[in-house]
Amino acid sequence: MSILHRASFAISAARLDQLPPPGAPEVCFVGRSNSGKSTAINVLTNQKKLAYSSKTPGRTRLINMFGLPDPIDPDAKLGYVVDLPGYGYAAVAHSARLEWADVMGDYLATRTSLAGVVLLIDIRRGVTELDRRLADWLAPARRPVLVLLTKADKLPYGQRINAVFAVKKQLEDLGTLQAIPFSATSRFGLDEATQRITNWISPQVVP
Ligand SMILES: Nc1nc2c(ncn2[C@@H]2O[C@H](COP(=O)(O)OP(=O)(O)OP(=O)(O)O)[C@@H](O)[C@H]2O)c(=O)[nH]1
Ligand SMILES: [Mg+2]
Repeated sequence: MSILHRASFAISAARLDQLPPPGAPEVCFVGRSNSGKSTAINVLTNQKKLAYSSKTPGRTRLINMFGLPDPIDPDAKLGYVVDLPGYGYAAVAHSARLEWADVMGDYLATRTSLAGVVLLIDIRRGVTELDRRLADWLAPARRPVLVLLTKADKLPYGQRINAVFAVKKQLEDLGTLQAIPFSATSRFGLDEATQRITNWISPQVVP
C-alpha cells in the first residue's frame, strides 16, 4: 500500500504564517483552477473526498495540508501533501487574485521543506500563460517538478504523446522535469505519479 493512502487532513491556512514551521518533506499540487488538483489528490490518496473536487472552479481557496503518518511513530509525520489554491479563475476579485499569487509565489520560493512540485495542466489546454508565469517563479527554486497532464482520458493516444512533448519543450527551463499523461477516471499515470511523489517524501536508497 502506498504511504499516500494514509493521508489525513492536517491544516488549512490562508496565509503562510499559519502553516506549521517547515519540517517533514512536502509535495505541493499547483495548477490552474479546474485543472484537477483536488481530484488527483483524491485518487493518489485513494480517498474519495480528502481534497474537495468540484465542477465549480475556484473551490479550493486555502492551502490545505494533508499529513502522512510515520509508520514507526504515529504521532510524527513522514511528509505532507499540499493542495494549493488554483490560479486563473476569472470570477475572483482582482485584489484577491493578487493576494493568492503572493501567497503561492512565496510558498514556492521560500518553503524550505518543499521536496517537489506537482504541476497539473489540463492536457487539452496545454501550457497557458499563467502556467508559464508560475514556471518563472518556480525555476529559480530548482525544485523537482512532475507535470501531470490531467484529463488524459479526453484525448486519443497519439495526441497524449504530442502533448507530453509540447509541455516538456515549453517548460524545459525548469530543470528536473517529468511530464506524464494522467487521468483520475481511467487511472493513467497513477502508478508512476505515486512512485515519484512517494520517492520525494521518503527517498528510496537504490544500491
Ligand atoms: N474526465 C476527467 N475529468 C476530470 C479529471 N480530473 C478532474 N476532472 C474534473 O475536472 C473538474 C475540476 O476538478 P478539481 O479536482 O476540482 O480541480 P481543481 O484543480 O482542484 O480546481 P480548484 O480547486 O478550483 O483549483 C471536476 O469536475 C473533475 O471531476 C480526469 O482525470 N478526467
Ligand atoms: Mg481544488
